[in-house]
Amino acid sequence: MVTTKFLRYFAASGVIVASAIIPAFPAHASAYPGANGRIVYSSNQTGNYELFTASATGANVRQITRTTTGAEGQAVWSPNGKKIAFTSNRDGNDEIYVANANGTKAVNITNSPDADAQPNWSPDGKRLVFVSFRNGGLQLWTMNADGTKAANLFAGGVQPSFSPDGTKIAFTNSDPGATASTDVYVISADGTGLTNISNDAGTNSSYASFSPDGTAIAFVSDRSGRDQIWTMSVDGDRPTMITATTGQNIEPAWSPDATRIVFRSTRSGESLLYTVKPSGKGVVKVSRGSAARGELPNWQPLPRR
Ligand SMILES: [Ca+2]
Ligand SMILES: [Ca+2]
Repeated sequence: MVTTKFLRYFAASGVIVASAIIPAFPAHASAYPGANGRIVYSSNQTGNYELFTASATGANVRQITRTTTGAEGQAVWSPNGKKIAFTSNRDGNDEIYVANANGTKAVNITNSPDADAQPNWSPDGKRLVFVSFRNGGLQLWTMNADGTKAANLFAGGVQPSFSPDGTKIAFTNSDPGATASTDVYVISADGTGLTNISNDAGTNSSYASFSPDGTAIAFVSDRSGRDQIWTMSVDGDRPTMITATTGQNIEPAWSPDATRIVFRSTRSGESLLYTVKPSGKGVVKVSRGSAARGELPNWQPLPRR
């Protein structure tokens, strides 16, 4: 799987692709604030990347994939918490799969000879935004949740993430004014209205995750000198650093009830998962044992109780 390369390196930014065929994503009556379910993540603790789920405190770990010839990662919960989409190269090249929450009945929904990765669900659960090489470079695409009706969204970009109302997609792209750095951009789901919201030329921002109420974005920036978790409003105002440790703090994902953010940190020297309040207070270590090596966490939404 090209996970690491995909996450950190990509082609220069492109131009907006005409995308009149992409339907608008209807606003949905999502269960905000939802209840917090399990955390899914990837780990190579068995010697090969697999997906695991655990409670928010790291209890009851379950390994949900077992493919010694394929690497699994980039798992994201469907909006109703009943499915996961993830990336695996078990069929020969990077493809996107949709499976039950316990990992059973995984279906390859991309089946393309080019790399397909980094899926993220529309809030109505009907579409996925993802990254694909199928046009000869890394670009943003959308498709139905069964893989049909793939449509090119933007000629560039990685790490796409839908806003909770389905109208926008945040993603990482190179900054045209400083080609060695990355910024967080937002684009409308119809492909119009590209906006650089991190605007930190010369430093790198990435890994955007919308808060469940859609008012804030958690992201990673190295503008302090090393990778830390930051938050900002959806228009880029009020950037606030919420971690301040050695090592890297990366890959933030909001809890469905908006009270915490799960992320990966190398602060201990190991790559482990933690949660923190959006204020930066109340850090809780999720990974149990140094061999846990969690990566790319995502928090399961459950119907509000
Ligand atoms: Ca595997
Ligand atoms: Ca493929």
